[in-house]
Amino acid sequence: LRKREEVEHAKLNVPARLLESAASFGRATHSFRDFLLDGQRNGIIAEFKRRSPSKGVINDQVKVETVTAAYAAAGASALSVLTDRDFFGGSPDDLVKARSVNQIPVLRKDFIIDEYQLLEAKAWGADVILLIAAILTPGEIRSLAGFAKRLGLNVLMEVHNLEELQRSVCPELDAIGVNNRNLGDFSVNIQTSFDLADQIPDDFVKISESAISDVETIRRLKSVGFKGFLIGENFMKTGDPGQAIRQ
Ligand code: IGP
Repeated sequence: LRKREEVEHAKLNVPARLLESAASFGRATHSFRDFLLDGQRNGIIAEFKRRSPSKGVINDQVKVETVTAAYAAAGASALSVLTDRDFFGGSPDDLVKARSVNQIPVLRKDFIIDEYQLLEAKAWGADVILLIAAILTPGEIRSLAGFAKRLGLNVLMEVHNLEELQRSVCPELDAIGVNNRNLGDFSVNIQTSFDLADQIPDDFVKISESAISDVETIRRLKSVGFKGFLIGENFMKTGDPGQAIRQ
């Protein structure tokens, strides 16, 4: 609900046609899919996250340009940048900055509920957007995904269980992410990814999200078909996230 108010407010402040006239609106986007399937990269979608509802402040001492450039230099397949302010301490400016210093796909990580946010994502320089099955109807997922595709953006849909996956899967998606974190109580269980791996149709790039903290877990997830590994806290909680991704 707070997000709805935020979006309506933004629409009044920055009309859609202004977003559409932004310089980056016309840029050719990077293919999230291609970067994840590129064997020269490590499959990691490295996240810039200052704080979270479950952990509070994770790291508010580092600069988004420095961290994301170091992630990319370490071989990350894509970047994820939180733009939600209220829960995650992010901002549009973080995404714009990450975009300006990197040549790999950038995911706008936010609670997307309206096409207007997809125009924002494009204008700010994102290549990929997140649609969370738990907060959208299947009809909303499909129409938002279609709109994103028409803007040249790739679409990652996030699910937490089989029911969400089955009711919301649609051809407009590029990638499907299994979030190992339960949105209700924030508990994490990597097993969620192993349970859903076989249920995700092979047309979609499979991604495991949250609570990934070691190479052995990545290896096991790869063995059941995952190509992408969304990691935030494990890097951000260290003094030097750009160095942490190399370990
Ligand atoms: C990263 P972690 O445990 O590595 O910091 O998790 C990412 O999966 C998590 O930030 C996330 C998220 C979300 C945040 C997954 N889905 C939706 C906000 C909204």
